[in-house]
Amino acid sequence: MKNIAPAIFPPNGIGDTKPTNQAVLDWVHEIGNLTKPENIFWCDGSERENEFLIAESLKQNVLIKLNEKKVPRSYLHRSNPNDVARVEKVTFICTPTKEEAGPTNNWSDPADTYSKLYGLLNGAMGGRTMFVVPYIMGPPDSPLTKVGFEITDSKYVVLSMRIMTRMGKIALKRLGNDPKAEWNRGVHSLLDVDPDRRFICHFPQDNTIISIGSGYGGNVLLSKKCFALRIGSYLARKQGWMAEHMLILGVESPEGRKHYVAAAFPSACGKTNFAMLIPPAHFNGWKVTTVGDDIAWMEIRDGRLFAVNPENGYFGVVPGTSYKSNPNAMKSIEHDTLYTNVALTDDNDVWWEGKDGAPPKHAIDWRGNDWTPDSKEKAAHPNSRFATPMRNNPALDPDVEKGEGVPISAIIFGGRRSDTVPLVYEAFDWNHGVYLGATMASETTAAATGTVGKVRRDPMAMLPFCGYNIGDYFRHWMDIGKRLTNPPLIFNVNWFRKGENGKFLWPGFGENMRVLKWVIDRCEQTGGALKSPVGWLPSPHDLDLEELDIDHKSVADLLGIDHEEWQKELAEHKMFFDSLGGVVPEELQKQREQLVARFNE
Ligand code: GTP
Ligand code: SPV
Ligand code: MN
Repeated sequence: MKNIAPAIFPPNGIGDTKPTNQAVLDWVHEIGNLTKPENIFWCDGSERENEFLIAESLKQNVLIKLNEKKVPRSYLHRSNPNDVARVEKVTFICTPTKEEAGPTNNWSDPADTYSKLYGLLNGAMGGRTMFVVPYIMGPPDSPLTKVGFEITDSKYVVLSMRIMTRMGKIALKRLGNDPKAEWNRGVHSLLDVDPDRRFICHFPQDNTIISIGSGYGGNVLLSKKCFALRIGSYLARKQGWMAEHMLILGVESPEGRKHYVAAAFPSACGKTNFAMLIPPAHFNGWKVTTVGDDIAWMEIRDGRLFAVNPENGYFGVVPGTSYKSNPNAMKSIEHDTLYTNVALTDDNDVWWEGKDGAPPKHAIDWRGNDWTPDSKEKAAHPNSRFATPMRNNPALDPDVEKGEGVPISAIIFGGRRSDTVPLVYEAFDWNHGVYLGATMASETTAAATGTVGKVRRDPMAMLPFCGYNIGDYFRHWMDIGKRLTNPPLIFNVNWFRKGENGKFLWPGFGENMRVLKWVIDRCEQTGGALKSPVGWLPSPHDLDLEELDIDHKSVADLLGIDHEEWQKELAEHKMFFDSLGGVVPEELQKQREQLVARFNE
């Protein structure tokens, strides 16, 4: 096999922080015997280690140093052009039975899969360095926090994990020496980055992940989608908590009243942007702060849901990010940022479609080819990403490190829908809210390989991330609801409805504050609403649309329920539930019948 990741040789004092937990040592020994690396590098998360790894990555062209004046301490990485997004068709949940994985997951038998993957991993790290990356997910003193170890032969993965998680000694300390302690085992090898030998496999019953043949984001930063969501959701159900594909934001009124809101939007449907929202001038005195931009771990305390962000950084979509759309993201990525698959300008700055200002006259595109504004190809890949530490975010919530988490007042679901779905509406109660989540749909995006723009059902934005049977997942949501004496209100939003001219009807981004304000008003029981078949709908005067340049017709279209479109939508809900082959709980079937009945009233 071609060695695309030659070994590196650290000086004394770097790469030698061995854990003391025997279970970890045994596992590393086993994977070492299998993959036969040149040497083992034990990461401790220190500054010195980071500097060494960056220097070696520059030597091996894994990273390109960016202009120190324009983007200090920042680097560009280009992944293989065949390897630029999550690949759902080679993502597997390997539970003992197919039923446990359920109708929405690819399943394969654990024993067969281990044996196939171990075959591919045999000698896979020959001539390479095997990195052992200890990390924790969650604030250091949270009861929700969990330990993971990722073995990888990719320096890019190590450098990214250092941004995205709390990495190194902190995890060794948290784990301690109990050989029976719970921790996640992640094994990653680039192999030769061949799409035909690319597999992302999860063994929830063993708290184990094996990912091979990719070097890209969600496929290989095993802390994120693999552990925090797929394995996380499996553990959450067993242990009575929730692992969700949700941003968490704080919103504070001028009087100092603060609420926290969690929102589940599918990949590349606006979580990072919503989490970093800056209220428009009209909302003078209102403040929005970010707790998390992608994942929420939540548990019940005193009958309320409390959420933590298990991550330590943001792995965000770059194209479209500008000072106009998301100033907080722009400030976050001005320094100490690892870019993947954006364009490189002649003065070693980064560029992408949708960045402020004029495009450069010449650049090197994400593939490494010459690019000019006349080129047919995009300069940055549509799923190009930044990895940046959350401490870079000027709007970081002060309670982001709080171990007990933040109390959630509202949960918002939202997809990317050109038609049918109104700007915002509220569920009648928790179970109706679960129905909204269970039936949400969204047009597919570049975050995963495959067709872009096709409407598909994506329950709770978890379709690609639920690590067990989706029917049991729905049941878990309803069980959580039964345990909540003070449940969050549940809403559905759609920033992406289009008018007859094919343009978005809603300005979105900062202006989403107007919708958020109504959500908060409803939580405070001051907001007005009309009863509609789909839920509580704001009338135009219930939304604060002052100083917004939008015409009456657009507002009416945004808030409208088109009965013809909804007849089609209702049929699709039924088709979706039917396609799940009998796993949908009775209560959700009942919710569907009630929805149909409300339309016939
Ligand atoms: P993942 O990291 O893949 O989970 O994505 P995400 O949900 O965090 O999405 P993100 O905020 O990165 O937004 C993805 C795309 O949607 C970007 O191109 C944004 O510019 C666009 N977008 C975000 N919010 C809005 C909005 O309110 N209106 C419109 N029209 N586009 C938006
Ligand atoms: C997503 O696709 O939802 C992401 C990006 O957040 S990745 O980490 O690649 O999964
Ligand atoms: Mn995501």
